[in-house]
Amino acid sequence: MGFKCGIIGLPNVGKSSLFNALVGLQKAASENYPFCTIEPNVGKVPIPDDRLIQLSKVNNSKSIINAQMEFVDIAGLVKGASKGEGLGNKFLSNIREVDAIAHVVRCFEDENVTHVHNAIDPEYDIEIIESELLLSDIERAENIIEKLNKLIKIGKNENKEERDLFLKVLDNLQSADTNALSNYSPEELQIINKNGILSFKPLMYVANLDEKSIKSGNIYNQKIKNLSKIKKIPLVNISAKIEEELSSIKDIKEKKELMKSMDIDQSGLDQFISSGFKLLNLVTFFTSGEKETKAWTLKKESYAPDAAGKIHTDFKKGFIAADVISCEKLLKLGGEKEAKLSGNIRTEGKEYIVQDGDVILFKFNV
Ligand SMILES: Nc1nc2c(ncn2[C@@H]2O[C@H](COP(=O)(O)OP(=O)(O)O)[C@@H](O)[C@H]2O)c(=O)[nH]1
Ligand SMILES: [Mg+2]
Repeated sequence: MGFKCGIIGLPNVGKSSLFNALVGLQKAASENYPFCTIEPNVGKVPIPDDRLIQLSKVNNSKSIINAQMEFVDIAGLVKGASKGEGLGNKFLSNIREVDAIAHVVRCFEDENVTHVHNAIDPEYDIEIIESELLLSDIERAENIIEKLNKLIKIGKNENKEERDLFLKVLDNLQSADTNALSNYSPEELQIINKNGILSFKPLMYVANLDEKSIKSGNIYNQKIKNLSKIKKIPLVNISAKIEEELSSIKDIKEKKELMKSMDIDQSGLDQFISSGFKLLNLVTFFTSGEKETKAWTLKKESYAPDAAGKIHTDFKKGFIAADVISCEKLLKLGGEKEAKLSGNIRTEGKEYIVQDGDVILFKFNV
């Protein structure tokens, strides 16, 4: 199961600046993650979650451990990428490996930073990238259908269902109808994604604004806002350059002063991470005690033993039951002891589907 979000876009839009800001965060949190290594273009970052802090307070936990997800800085795509232009094939194949896509769009003016098409035009930029993904997908879908047809021809009729699925996919791609996502079942989407169709991956737009416009917005991000409404694609505003600069400052006081002088907060990065996490269609559950309060992530609709298995494979093998309470309720009651005393902790079995925000204590046999 993946937790990877790829950062894509045209060259010089701020992808690496945003990525460096994330890596800065990761470095700041590295004490918590002694085994976390990062490749040059892959960064693991903690997912911000207020519930962790609140839970740790009521349960007097000594430490807090956030869930994590990976971001990948994918090199810039250019017009013609689907035909191999500018190492397009390599970069497109990097995108096939991620579970969700953050598309960074340039919304800042700076005459020192060249724009590949010499003008800042978010709608056109988005169209370029999306049509390259689409063109590459059409070719891929055609190849898949051809392969499956060959198998069907020699009597392997079990491939018919998948062939028909990809005929439908091809039709949607050719009419650029990526809104057709809702026409597919989760199982079908899984097959489509496994086959590397990019246009059907969960997507968000990231408007990269200069620091002066981050609060008020500007004409460029307004255009993306309209587009995001029409296409029902989430949008996050960010100032990548500022976030990058801020994340390199270790001294907290100095950082706060700089932020104050620029009249900004650093919530853009948190919002970016949270939105990326939402795209992955996961739920968060917690384990919480005096030692630590920890967030774990799990695919939606997963059963309690799968959640146990996240912690340790033995927990899954020897699963007996799960003591469960929602985080919200636990906070209201004032802590684990109070929840127990008032009989508010439920015991759930193997068939229980874990809900977002569940606080769980597993019982198991080893
Ligand atoms: N003025 C300004 N420059 C930016 C901003 N974001 C990125 N840049 C600059 O644009 C250039 C390209 O940024 P980079 O992150 O490398 O873009 P990438 O090619 O998409 O990875 C660098 O010189 C950045 O400092 C911004 O918000 N404002
Ligand atoms: Mg870059």
